[in-house]
Amino acid sequence: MKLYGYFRSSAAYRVRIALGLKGVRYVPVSVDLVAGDQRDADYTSRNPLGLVPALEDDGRVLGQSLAIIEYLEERYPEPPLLPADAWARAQARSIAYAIACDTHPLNNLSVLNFLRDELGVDQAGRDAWYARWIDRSFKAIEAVLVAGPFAVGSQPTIADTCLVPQVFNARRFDIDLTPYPKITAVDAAMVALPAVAAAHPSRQTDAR
Ligand SMILES: N[C@@H](CCC(=O)N[C@@H](CS)C(=O)NCC(=O)O)C(=O)O
Repeated sequence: MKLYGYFRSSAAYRVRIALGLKGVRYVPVSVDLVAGDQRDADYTSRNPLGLVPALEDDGRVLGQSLAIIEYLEERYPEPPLLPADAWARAQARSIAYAIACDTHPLNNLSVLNFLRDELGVDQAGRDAWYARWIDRSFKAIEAVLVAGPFAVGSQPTIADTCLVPQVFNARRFDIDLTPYPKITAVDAAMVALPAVAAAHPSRQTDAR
């Protein structure tokens, strides 16, 4: 199994966390997003979306981090990242989608570059843009986190695989996280797990 990713890609980071928690061995393949390698024919012939991550398994390639995590969940059910209880399972997906569908796409590299290069938005404007969408979703997620130590209870779920990279990203952009003590507590509980710590961007072979 190969994971095409990039050390700082938060979507790839989600999948690394899932692979780590499930103890699935894989070969990391770095796609340098800053150099634009995601647009090379070599990569787009595998993953036409031209985004990371992509998982290669048995010669087939799958894009989209949440689809990859659900595929891993079905192939490697233990430990589960989707709770057995239907309501808790829906809650976990709801938090994961709040990040993956409503936050990350607004703040990813190509959007920030478009704001800078095509719309002439300066650094302060881009920072305000980034903070706006983080605050909207973190406020909403903070309001629904109840149980702990993880997002929907005593075990990590797909929600936590999405939260940790988004918190990492928010810190990278100097977002004040003090209004979100439950989110930062979940993040702390997650990164204390060795499998999650090993997925950190700084521990990847392409980190710089
Ligand atoms: N919805 C996708 C998002 C993937 C995505 O946006 N990946 C970013 C890195 S986090 C990327 O490849 N960006 C390169 C680009 O925009 O050119 C997923 O969850 O896998």
